[in-house]
Amino acid sequence: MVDVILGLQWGDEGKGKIVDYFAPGYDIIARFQGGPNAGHTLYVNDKKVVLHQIPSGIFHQNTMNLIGNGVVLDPVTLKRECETVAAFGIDVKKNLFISERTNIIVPTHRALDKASEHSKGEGKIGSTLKGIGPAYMDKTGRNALRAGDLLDKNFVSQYIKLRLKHQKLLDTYNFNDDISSWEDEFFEAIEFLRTLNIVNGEYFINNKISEGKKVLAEGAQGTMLDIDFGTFPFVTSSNTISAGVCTGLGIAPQKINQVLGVTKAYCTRVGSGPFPTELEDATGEELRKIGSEFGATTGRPRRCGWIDLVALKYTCMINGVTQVVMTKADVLDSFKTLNVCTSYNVNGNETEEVPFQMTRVKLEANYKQFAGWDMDTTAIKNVADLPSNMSSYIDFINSYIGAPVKYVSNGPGRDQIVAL
Ligand code: 2SA
Ligand code: MG
Repeated sequence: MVDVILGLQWGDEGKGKIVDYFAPGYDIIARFQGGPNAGHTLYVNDKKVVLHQIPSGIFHQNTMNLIGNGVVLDPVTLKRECETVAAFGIDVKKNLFISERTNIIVPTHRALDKASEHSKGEGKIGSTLKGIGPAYMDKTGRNALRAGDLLDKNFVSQYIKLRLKHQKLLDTYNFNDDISSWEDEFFEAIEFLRTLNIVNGEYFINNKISEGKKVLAEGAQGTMLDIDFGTFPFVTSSNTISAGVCTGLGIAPQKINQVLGVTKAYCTRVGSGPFPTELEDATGEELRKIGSEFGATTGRPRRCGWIDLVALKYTCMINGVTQVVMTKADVLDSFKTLNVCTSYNVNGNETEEVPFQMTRVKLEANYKQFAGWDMDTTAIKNVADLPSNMSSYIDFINSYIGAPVKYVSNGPGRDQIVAL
């Protein structure tokens, strides 16, 4: 059986910690989409580690970690990450596996990402500049290099062919970054990648499932950044939703059991694009400060706002969420009043549905107000000790979105999580 953990907002919901918390119950942790644009923060022996491409189960001795075919993999970042992980005594050759169908990010993908963003000026997506969009374009454009190609003797000529194609595009952008130094580290990283376990991912995972092994699929980014259902065009280039688990790993839908959706107790977004509940005032600033809301990959300050139940109900629907995990509830500890968004006004009409697009309409959020709990909750271990105002806040969310909040995370530590 396969369970899924994924984000219900615009990413940064705290999925890394939640995957790490549940990892001991699983034999395999698998990434099914995204790439080095992800930033999953974990604390190992009280040291902060940010993983971008390696699944978050890597610090658990007996857990296998699979990078699936739906991922776009940057060998340079991967090599660096493997070195970070090795410093904790982890042998990636033992429990990291990469699907041969995983697409490779090449240096010109990064250059193209930069050039494309630059050309858009004010309308830029605010991408992480990791080459994600161009790499997925080469996948659907049927040009990509894949991990399995590394083992082919024609790899370098395939690479050069692709680079020449990219070079032409870069010329039309009139963009000339010197990528030759990027290429040196790329080929070093390719050598390293050849020494890792490159496997047939779909047989690997299905055979393990047949043997009764338990799989946890680890989502990156969030549902509102999904290429189909997010706030297009301000989205990432992959399917971040539960359906992406099937295509990104090669497993059938009946194999999916629990879908755990992770949401913050409030809301954040990095990069451009619509954000109906954004607070561009002192309250937003306070959320950013208390919640340390800065991008784990790029360090960018995150935009902050109230929880948006219209969007949350939508993302629970799209994913078939069976359980909700609410993270960073403690960040709200000192707020006297809390707002939750219960509907939008779109061009003056009230609706509880996410509209086709949010950018070309006049959109306002309507709120229901709650009294804050106004106490330090970070040491609470049992549901009975949660403040009643927090319980009311959660009960309302449960009934609105139609999926139960089953866990509340009340601090960054591994043990700071309360089961409801
Ligand atoms: P991209 O690079 O093409 O995927 O960017 C497209 C949009 O998707 C957003 N995006 C993200 N949003 C939140 N978290 C992400 N990961 C990092 C993190 C982000 C960081 O975990 O902190 O460190 O800045 C992530 N990755 C992509 C991005 O902001 C664009 O709006
Ligand atoms: Mg993140």
